[in-house]
Amino acid sequence: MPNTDSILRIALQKSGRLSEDSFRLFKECGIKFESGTGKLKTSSSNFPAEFLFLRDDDIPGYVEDGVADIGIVGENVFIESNRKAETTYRLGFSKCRLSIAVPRGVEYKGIDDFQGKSIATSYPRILSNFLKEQNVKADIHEISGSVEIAPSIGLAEGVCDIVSSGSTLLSNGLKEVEVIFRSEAILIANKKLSKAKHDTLNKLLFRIKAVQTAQNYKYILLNAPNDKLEDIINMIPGMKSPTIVPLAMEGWSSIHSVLEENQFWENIEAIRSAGAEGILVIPIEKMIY
Ligand code: PRT
Ligand code: ZN
Repeated sequence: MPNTDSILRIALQKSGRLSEDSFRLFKECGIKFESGTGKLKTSSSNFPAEFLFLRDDDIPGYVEDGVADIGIVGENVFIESNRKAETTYRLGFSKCRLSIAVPRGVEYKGIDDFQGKSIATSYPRILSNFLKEQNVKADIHEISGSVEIAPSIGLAEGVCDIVSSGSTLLSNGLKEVEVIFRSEAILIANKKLSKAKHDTLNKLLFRIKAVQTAQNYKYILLNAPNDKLEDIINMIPGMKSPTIVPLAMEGWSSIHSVLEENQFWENIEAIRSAGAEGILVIPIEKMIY
């Protein structure tokens, strides 16, 4: 049993756009817990953590108040909440943008077009900061959902809402004209975590980083004639240096290395024309430098 002082209370979205990726992240970190059983709270069986399943809007407040020690939430919701917590880690999923949109038929010349006009949004704080920065005085009409219908019912000239693919705007006859904020899922932490909880958080972050680094890299194996080894090694330097294993066939070797996926695609033609054959690219589960 872990020392109860070190148990980290983790707030996750119960069900919604953040849930699946949040749950998967803990699974990939080897942290087991029951989800989807309808319970609002559960403990991990193999890591000092307790999980609370909440609406995303409640997570920043719970973390600020210390009811939860850490939480995963969209940066848009965190900033809009104006709650105080540490942004400890950017998780890279649930990416979206907060954008201003207007009816497709409207000719848009710039943000000044909104002087004296009104914009409907569920993000009044982020929008008002943006408008202030731009010296635009517009009326902000706060509504909690279905923002995109506001122009068609005469509620506002524009909307400011979350956009991902853009298809919701399109199907409501709107066009995106300004991106005011880019968001992704973030891990936030209470500002006054005890030393014991901080140690648990560091263990968790260590695992998250290992998982995320691994996702950007691939293990690569290829065969090459010995006289081409040097050229190829320069293209796939690996973590320290590649492993070279002689093949049973005289004059040939196998090279094993680790490469960033982007770098792989950029170099693949050069690697092949240098004489590499039988190239295998394999996903890596965890990666620790
Ligand atoms: O029930 P609960 O309150 O917990 O969840 P919720 O319904 O408030 O939030 P949820 O699950 O919809 O979103 C959680 C978080 O996911 C958001 O705070 C964002 O950080 C992030 N996210 C990523 C999105 C989207 N993509 C997204 N597309 N949040 C909302 N949308 C909506 C948007 O509001 C609009 O209605 O999807 C529509 C636009 O999508 P496209 O693809 O048509 O452009
Ligand atoms: Zn919500």
